[in-house]
Amino acid sequence: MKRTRRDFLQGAMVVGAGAMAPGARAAGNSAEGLERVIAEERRVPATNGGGFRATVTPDVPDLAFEMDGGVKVFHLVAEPVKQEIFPGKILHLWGYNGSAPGPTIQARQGERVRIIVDNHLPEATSMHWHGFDIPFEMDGGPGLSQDAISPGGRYVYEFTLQQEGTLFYHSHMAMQEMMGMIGAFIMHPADAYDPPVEKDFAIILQEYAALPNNPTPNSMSMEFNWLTLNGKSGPANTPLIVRLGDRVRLRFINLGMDHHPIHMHGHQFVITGTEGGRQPRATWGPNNTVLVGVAQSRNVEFVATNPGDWMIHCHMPHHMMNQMSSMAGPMTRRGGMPAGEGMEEGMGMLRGGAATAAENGPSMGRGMGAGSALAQPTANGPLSSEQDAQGMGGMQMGQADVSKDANSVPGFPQDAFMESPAMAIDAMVEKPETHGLRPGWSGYMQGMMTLIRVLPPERYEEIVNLREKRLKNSGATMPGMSRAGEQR
Ligand SMILES: [Cu+2]
Repeated sequence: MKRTRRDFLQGAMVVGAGAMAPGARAAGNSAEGLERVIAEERRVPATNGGGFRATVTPDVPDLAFEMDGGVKVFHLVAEPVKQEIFPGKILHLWGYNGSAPGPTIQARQGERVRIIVDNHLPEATSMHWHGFDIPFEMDGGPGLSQDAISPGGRYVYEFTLQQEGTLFYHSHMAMQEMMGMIGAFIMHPADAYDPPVEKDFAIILQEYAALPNNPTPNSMSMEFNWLTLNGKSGPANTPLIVRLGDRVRLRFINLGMDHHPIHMHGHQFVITGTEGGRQPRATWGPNNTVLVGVAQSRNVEFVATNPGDWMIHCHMPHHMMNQMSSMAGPMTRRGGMPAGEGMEEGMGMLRGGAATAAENGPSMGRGMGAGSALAQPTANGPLSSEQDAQGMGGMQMGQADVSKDANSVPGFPQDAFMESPAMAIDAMVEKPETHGLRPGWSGYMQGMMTLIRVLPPERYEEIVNLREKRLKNSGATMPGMSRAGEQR
């Protein structure tokens, strides 16, 4: 496909729109800077004569760089960040340069890179280059190849990229990983991949345990209730926009406590690469679900021949939900533990035992660990007619999509709250990329779930034009959304 001037300009927005840390020199923040950055990219000679197709990380900025002689210099700041993962849901995470996940680094096989890492966290950290073939001193293994970077400290990493593929960087402090400290590091190949793609997206999979009234995730919990793609839970993610007929590459990266089987509707894809690099073509069998294990990345490719607004989502049922926890859930269910046994307990004014003690139960706002086992020993049972008459337990009737005798059906409710049309928040997550979706679409998008919209040319152009208009008019349409991570 021919590169148009529009493609070029949009590419410039993408590659240059790096979020710079306070004090960092902003190579790519001015319009002029953007042009320069993209020009630098294009100048890198490729043996096949072509440049590389820059990867777009929806909802996550790219990290800008400066050239120092032949070295690409990046600057990462490890710091606390406030990440809006859903409209109004702001988590206190730890990330890089104001974002969790951190900004995407893009460079090319054979290039030399220097990454200056500053630690603005309240404790020591260390940066690991996951899967990189680099000298031992650059590995970021704290205590082994270097001292951990103290608060206020700095460590400068420098190495030559020997590989190609979807790699990533992350803190090598285990609990910090669970606070968001990862970012994509795309190593573009010296020789462009064959066949070339028109669209190339990176998606980072993360999970957090954050109770309804606490913005700080519990990194010790093993029960996750907020699942994110690029730091957003459905439907807050920016849909991927592709033109009918485009060849598309999706790069999934997982750094969490769970494996994620990522399923795509509407097309078959082939798995073309891992964190270890490109896979031989002989291995490219058809799939529509790819298991992205912890600490792995997977590249998939397909030709978008089937027009539609297709879901891409983790297929673990609990990963397709927002705010799910065994603490809030029982409020809806007969026999479950109420959210706070009474008003005083719910407010934390306890008369006996510790807050997390068994007798106080897993009241709203308490731990998500062992105590939560009390919350829901069994599935819902049917109400007696007497209980139903008293309005005990069960669900308020009169809601759309709920039958009159719903409370008499064992197991009810399951998705009645979750997937009610009343949950739709189309307007709150509206952006050019959601233009023309069916009304109510957002009510069914939760957790690790986004869309790939395969659009006929005229509809594709319509959205591209809307996006350009928004860029011109300053950018953000949603609190916490930056112009970064724009797609072409
Ligand atoms: Cu999952």
